[in-house]
Amino acid sequence: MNTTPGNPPADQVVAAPTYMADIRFFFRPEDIDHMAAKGIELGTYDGVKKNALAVLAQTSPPNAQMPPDAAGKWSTERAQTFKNWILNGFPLGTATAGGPPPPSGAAPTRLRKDITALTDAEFELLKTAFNGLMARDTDAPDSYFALAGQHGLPQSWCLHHENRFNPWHRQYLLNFENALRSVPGCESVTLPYWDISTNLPDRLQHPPLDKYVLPADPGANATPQPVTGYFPYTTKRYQVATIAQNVRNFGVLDDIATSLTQSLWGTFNVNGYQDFSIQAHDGGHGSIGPTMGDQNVASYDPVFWFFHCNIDRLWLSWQTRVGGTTLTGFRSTLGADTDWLTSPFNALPPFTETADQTIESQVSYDRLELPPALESALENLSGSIDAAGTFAFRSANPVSVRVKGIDRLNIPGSFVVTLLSDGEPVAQRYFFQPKTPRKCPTCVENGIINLDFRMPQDQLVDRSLSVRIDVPGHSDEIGTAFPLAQAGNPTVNARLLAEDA
Ligand SMILES: [Cu+2]
Repeated sequence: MNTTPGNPPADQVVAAPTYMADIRFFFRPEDIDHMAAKGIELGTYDGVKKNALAVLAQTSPPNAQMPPDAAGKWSTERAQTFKNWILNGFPLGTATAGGPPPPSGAAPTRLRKDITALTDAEFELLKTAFNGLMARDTDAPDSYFALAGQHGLPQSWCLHHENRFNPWHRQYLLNFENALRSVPGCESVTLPYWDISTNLPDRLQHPPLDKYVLPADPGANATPQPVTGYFPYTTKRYQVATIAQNVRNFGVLDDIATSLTQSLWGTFNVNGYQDFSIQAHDGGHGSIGPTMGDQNVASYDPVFWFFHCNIDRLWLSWQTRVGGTTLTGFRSTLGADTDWLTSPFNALPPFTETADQTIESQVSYDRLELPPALESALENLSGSIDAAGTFAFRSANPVSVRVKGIDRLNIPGSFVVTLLSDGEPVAQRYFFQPKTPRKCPTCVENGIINLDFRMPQDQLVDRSLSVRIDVPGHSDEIGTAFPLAQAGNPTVNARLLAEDA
């Protein structure tokens, strides 16, 4: 694999260019818009591959028609690099962080910090802001009760297990942060994050951040019908050590690490950032407590905001790592389907924004997670490898195991999927949903779901593998087996991950 960063200021011919490392940076936002108006897609891998020969003909010196402006003309070297890419069979490659920086107009003005790094004065102000929201009348649209009720009961607007999961929550956090800043004297407050790779901070274990006593019944005004069982209600968490153990058991840190090494956003047929990001998110919810594990009420626990702030930080980390902090850069990590970014039917209710407006982040963080190397395992957009390439299977690479086709609508609430090897549990993942998923429109739209595991080969080879699904029993403890036949008879698919040879 070549190591040339994308968009080299002085063009050099790249002998073995890839789409993710080189080619995608050749197309400026204005070029992509200009050609999109003519029905030609140059913002995605599929689009550039499909139009590659025409692009080469139109951009090659000395008689290049495109781009129309002199400043945008391709050099001879760049045209040669593009030609090499075609001749080599359009390799997808591994992302690099190249590309132009986000437009300066969108430069982040808010800095979010690790909650343990706040000064005492900053932390006092944060508590003042939370107390202020919690003291507001439950009918006020910017009260803690009303804001939490957008995610959980009664509004249940949150979007999970789909492309807009990260965008929706980014917008939600921003609105919540604006509400915190609307408390008199708190105009400078930003929402800090809890880095889940560390123990639950002491600062989240005292009022007003340790729990919330619901001042009204959140289910009373739920549509299409009221939901009972949540009043009176006080949010509840596990012990700190239990949370840390759960985080390990549910593979949360593994999934975060895997997510950050992905080059692609993910298309649900192949692994990508969002699949593992969503799994890590679900596992985090299930780790923290019975309240955080229940989609109906999770957002009422104050830890929700700090937990989700970290999810947003991880997303921005990944965006930065793959050159996806601009809309153009982000689109280039998608497959063919980019409609969900802008389509009016894909808005982020109840917000006026669409997903494309959340990509260029309005906030920055005091620390991003930027692992040095991206995974070199080959998984192209269609889940197969071009035969023109040379590849290898390495025994050190994990096996990708997917439990596929779980009908979650039949399962009453969040659940745990366990992979067993010779009868012993070797990995678990938690799936987060409301107790009555059939009443949740987003759940119904995405009723059939998959869970992904990355397993060392020696934990699987020459062993008998099986799968178990568990749901919470009486005391909210997960541990009641759920019949696979009632969960849509899921299948197990395992794949060796290939690498460039
Ligand atoms: Cu969440």
